[in-house]
Amino acid sequence: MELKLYNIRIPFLYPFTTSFGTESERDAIILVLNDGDITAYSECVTSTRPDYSYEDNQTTIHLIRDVFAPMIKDLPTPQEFNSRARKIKGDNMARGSVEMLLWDYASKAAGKPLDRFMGGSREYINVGLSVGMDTIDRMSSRIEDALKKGYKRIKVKIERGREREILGAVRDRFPDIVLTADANSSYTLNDMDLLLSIDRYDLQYLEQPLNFDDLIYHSRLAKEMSTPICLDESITSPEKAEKAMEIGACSVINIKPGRIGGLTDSLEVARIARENGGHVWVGGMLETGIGRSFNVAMACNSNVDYPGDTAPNSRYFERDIVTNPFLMDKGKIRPNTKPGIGVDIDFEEFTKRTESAMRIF
Ligand code: OSB
Ligand code: MG
Repeated sequence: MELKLYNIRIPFLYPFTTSFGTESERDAIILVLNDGDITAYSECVTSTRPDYSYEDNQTTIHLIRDVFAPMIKDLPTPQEFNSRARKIKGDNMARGSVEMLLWDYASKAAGKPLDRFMGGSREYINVGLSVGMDTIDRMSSRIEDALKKGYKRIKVKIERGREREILGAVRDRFPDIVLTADANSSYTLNDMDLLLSIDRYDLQYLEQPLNFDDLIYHSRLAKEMSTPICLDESITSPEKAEKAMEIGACSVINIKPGRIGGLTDSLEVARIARENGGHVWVGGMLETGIGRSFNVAMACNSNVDYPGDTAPNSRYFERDIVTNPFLMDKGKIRPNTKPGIGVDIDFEEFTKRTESAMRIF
């Protein structure tokens, strides 16, 4: 049996700008587990720098090699792994990548596609697009192109000070589309006037306006704004989801299995949100075809009711590291039908894009 960790870099078709910075390539950590019969894969959602959360690729390498990999030598189920890993505080992204590796392994061993193995029932998922900040002209033409392709909602990135420029121009040009905005923690409660000005753009929700781990101030803001609040960064566990719903910090949750520490806890977060009358969708972290397939499988769960950021591979890369990318038809993607995550690796491209590789056991 062998566990290998690869660092893979693939350039994006175009740079992606959020309030915390611009990314022009996917700098991915990929795990490959081989036991002779089955090869399982996963991807960690961290990137080069700790600007979305406090984890990054270097902390991930340490945690996987020294902390989590030693827990999986006997190939536990994802649930067994979770109970062993509970002692470790935080580090959701590193933990989640190992947990998802075990989900791919377990569903391949069971001969079932991951979405079905997880109890999902959807035949297809509804897809939205996340549009990075850029000039208004470029953002508008991206949105126009996306609407032609059938995307079911448009999310624009905003930041403190650019909200009226971006949302005003997009709403003028596209008055009737389902529109959302993601601030990635760019505001504080001192910006209440700016935040209240966002109410006029008729957004389906405003994503993560305040600090990355905050619940209390979001709950205060949610009482002032008419726009529903969606939390992304702040929801890192089922316990956080319970607390957020209890105090009204949000009514929508963006589930990223990587951020929540894997699929078991993501299923739980989705259930909690829906039981409390909230809405749920599956986000993304600009993953390669490997990481993307876990998000698509999660989005097949019946508790997911809003379109996700689960765009087809072709939105990100000219050539991905898989040979069977997800294809979108009229804003819908069908999950893979082969066992596990169901992706076929493009070994030529995988090798070409590999910066480094390390054998962990
Ligand atoms: O906040 O949802 C986010 C990308 C990188 C980091 C954070 C976020 C995003 C996205 C893009 O919005 C979603 C995607 O298309 O994968
Ligand atoms: Mg977000």
